[in-house]
Parts: sequence; structure tokens; C-alpha cells
Amino acid sequence: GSGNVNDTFLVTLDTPEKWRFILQRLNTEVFRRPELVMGNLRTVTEHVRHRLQRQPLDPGRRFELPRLLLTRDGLDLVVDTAGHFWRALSFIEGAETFDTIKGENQAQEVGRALGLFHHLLADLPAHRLADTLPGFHVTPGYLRHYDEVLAKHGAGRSPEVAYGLRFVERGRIWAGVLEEAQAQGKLSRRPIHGDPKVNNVMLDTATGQAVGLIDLDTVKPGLVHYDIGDCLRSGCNPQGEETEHWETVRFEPELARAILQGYLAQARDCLTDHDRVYLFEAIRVIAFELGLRFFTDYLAGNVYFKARQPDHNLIRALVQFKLTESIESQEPAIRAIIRELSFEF
Ligand code: GN1
Ligand code: MG
Repeated sequence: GSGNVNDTFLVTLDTPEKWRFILQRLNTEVFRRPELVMGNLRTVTEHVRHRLQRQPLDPGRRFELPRLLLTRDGLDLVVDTAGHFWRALSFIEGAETFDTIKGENQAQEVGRALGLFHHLLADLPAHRLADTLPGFHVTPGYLRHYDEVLAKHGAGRSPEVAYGLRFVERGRIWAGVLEEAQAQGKLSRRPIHGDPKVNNVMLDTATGQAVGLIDLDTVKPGLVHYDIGDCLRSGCNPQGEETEHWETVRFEPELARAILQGYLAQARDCLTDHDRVYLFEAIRVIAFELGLRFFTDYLAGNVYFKARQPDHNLIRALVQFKLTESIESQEPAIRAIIRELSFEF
């Protein structure tokens, strides 16, 4: 259980088969309408199952999403006496996840998983999914919340906090670019995963091939850019988002190339010309946005993300801000990679 929001357990049954499944307690401070989360989970897993029946994968490949396991009474959620919401999901066997990417093959596989996910959901109308987290990944909304938190709680005087405050002011100028493009009708909402960071991709233990995407709670209508940006900001940071050495965090463009290659090979038909124009912005905005979300939570007293120590969310924020800086300083190289790949795909 390494999630920042829900509590997750792997249960092994004490039977001869040692059957395993995932047990989760949903964080209802974040997911205020758990029944909508479960509805989306059902819609998406059913849709993908039907698509794969009609259009099988390449030979030797598998692609699994967690399946809902029901109680004996056929319920998909159980509320305990303390009011906590629990649910059970299938465990994807013979696969593992990593917090950081080891090499370009793995990067391609990570991109492939997200590309396949978007491809398989491309014909599911976005309105079939509930908006379980209104405002999720809408960066200007996080800026408004930040302003409120800052006005209410103030900020300390450490150099780290000062750096964060300055960084947010710089980012404020361009942070709304995806939402503006959507308002202008250039980008439109589709089914998205919402949280396709590296360690939500399951890789086959034997072959290293991507075999599934987990953590479907944030599935909802949104811009595919949020997903692509999130996959790249997590995948191209070799130190990982939990490093304490935030000063040396950098974005690795060659990993971005490999992730995008894997992604586009599956999802090229899902992207319009406008979509492609905003790929660089997506990477920059989502790294900045996550930094802003961690920073705001630090200022608010760690009320959203689980924190191991009081400055945990501050360090996490600085990691994302340094990553954003590295993305900005390599803008020409990253744009060149996106351009080269758009000829190939
Ligand atoms: C949270 O709980 P977890 O680790 O799956 C967060 C994501 C962040 C991520 C950063 C609902 O995901 O948006 O990108 O932390 N989920 C929610 O690790 O806020
Ligand atoms: Mg998640």
C-alpha cells in the first residue's frame, strides 16, 4: 500500500491455493461519492472487456484491469461500523510495478499501457462517466485554492518555502493553457485514467511487457493531456517523486521519447492535430500542478495527501517544481522529440 490517498492491502487467503486479492479502504474525504467511483469502475472495465472480445490484442499479449469482486450479497462496497467504505478488486498476477523507470524498453511499455487504455476507451462517450472529482487537474482551480490557503494560513520563512512561493508566481502566468484551449474548443473531454503515473502500470514479471493499468478511481471525463502529462512527469524523473534530493531532480528527454513512442503506437488515431500541439504544455502543466497541489497541502497542514513527516509535502512539491524547471530548460529538445514522433506516427 503506497498510495497517497486510499489504504490498500494485498490479502492472501489461508487456503491451499493461496488465492490473492486487493482490499481497499476508500478515502471519502477525497472521493466524496464512492458510489460514483464504483459506477465508473464498472463502466470502464465492462467497456474494455467488450472491446477486447471484439478486437483481440497482438498474439502473446495480455491487458488486464482490476475486476470488481462482489460480496456474497452482490454488493461492490461495504460500509463498516465506523462508516469506512471498503471494496475488493482482483489482483493482477505475475506482474509488478516500479516507482521509477529502468531503461527505454520499460519506458516504451509504460507508454504502451496508457496508449492502449486510451485506444480501448476512445469509443466510450465521456458523458457515460461521472465526474467523481470536479476540478481534478483543472490547474486554475488549484491556483485559486492555493491563494485561499495562503491567505488563511500564511507561509513560513524558510528558503525552501520562498522558492516555492516564487515558483508558483512564475507558473501562474501559463498554468491555465490547457483549460483555455478547451474553452476555445481546441481540446475536448474524453474518458481519462486521471492518475497514470509509472507505478500504476503493471509489468509482466517474466517478460517486462505492460499487462495492465491499476488505480481506476480517478477515471472520469477529462483531457487526455492530463494523462499524458502525468505519465511523462512521473516516468521521466529518474530520481522518483519521493526523493529527498530535490535539488538534483531532472527530466530525462530520452525516456520521454520512449514513453511517447510506446504511447503513440497504440493511440495515434485518438489524437487530433490540436491535441498534438499541446503535448509539451501537458508535460509542463501537470508537473507544475502536482507541485502546486503538494505545496498547497503543506501550507494547509497536510490535510489531503498522507504525509510521513510535517515537511513531506513540501519536499514533494520542490521535487515537482525542480522537474518543471528541467522541463522548461529543455523545451527545444522536448519539442523536437514530439515533432519527430509526429512524423513517425
Ligand atoms: C495521488 O493516491 P495516489 O498515490 O494513487 C493523487 C494523484 C497524484 C498522486 C501523486 C485522487 O494518487 O492525483 O498524482 O497522488 N490522487 C488523488 O503521487 O488526488
Ligand atoms: Mg491514484
